[in-house]
Amino acid sequence: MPSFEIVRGDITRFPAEAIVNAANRYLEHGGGVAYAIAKAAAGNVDEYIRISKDAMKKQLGKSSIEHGEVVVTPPMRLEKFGIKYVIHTVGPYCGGKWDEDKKGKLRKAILGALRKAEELGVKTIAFPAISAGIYGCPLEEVVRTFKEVVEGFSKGARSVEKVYLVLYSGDAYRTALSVFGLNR
Ligand code: AR6
Repeated sequence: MPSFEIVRGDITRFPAEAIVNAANRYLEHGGGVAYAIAKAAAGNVDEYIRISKDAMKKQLGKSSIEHGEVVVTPPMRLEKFGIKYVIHTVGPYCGGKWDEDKKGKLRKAILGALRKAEELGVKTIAFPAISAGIYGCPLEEVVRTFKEVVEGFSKGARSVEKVYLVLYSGDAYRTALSVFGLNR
């Protein structure tokens, strides 16, 4: 049964076998953590977008993904941190609002990446706070949803031993901890 841990850090150099990207449906990687991963992995963001779109075509036979569908790309320059795969998933757009529909979409996005990690046979997977940046979903709700999905997934897990939620800023990290009643 995998354990869930909240950490502070930069996911582009986080030593998990798989890292997850908070992508958009077209894997355009225009900003946020997606841009950071593209830049760190390939050096050239346009090149990484091309690689991502190619992978989407090969793996899913189409040019956009739905919530729950994922695309895997190689780590390229991130290999030096022990990263073996980047799993692209798409969360909901919230624009400050939160409801059951958005929560359902986020659950699918998280679960899709966890299932792919199982399929790839990785032991460790690191997520950013999907949808909590440009897509404007409340961070507390995103963190709660992560906790629930990872706990629900635990019974089905054979390979995945550790799931990290990586928060970039100190503020986000403290907010995430407070959801668990922890303070640091
Ligand atoms: N490491 C960990 N977390 C990070 C990093 C990093 N290096 N950089 C940013 N974050 P966002 P979204 C955090 O906006 O809301 C893109 O343009 C960030 O502080 O990256 O799902 C995509 O292409 C925030 O808490 O993703 C989509 O179009 C979290 O990562 C759109 O943004 C997610 O913020 C997706 O928006």
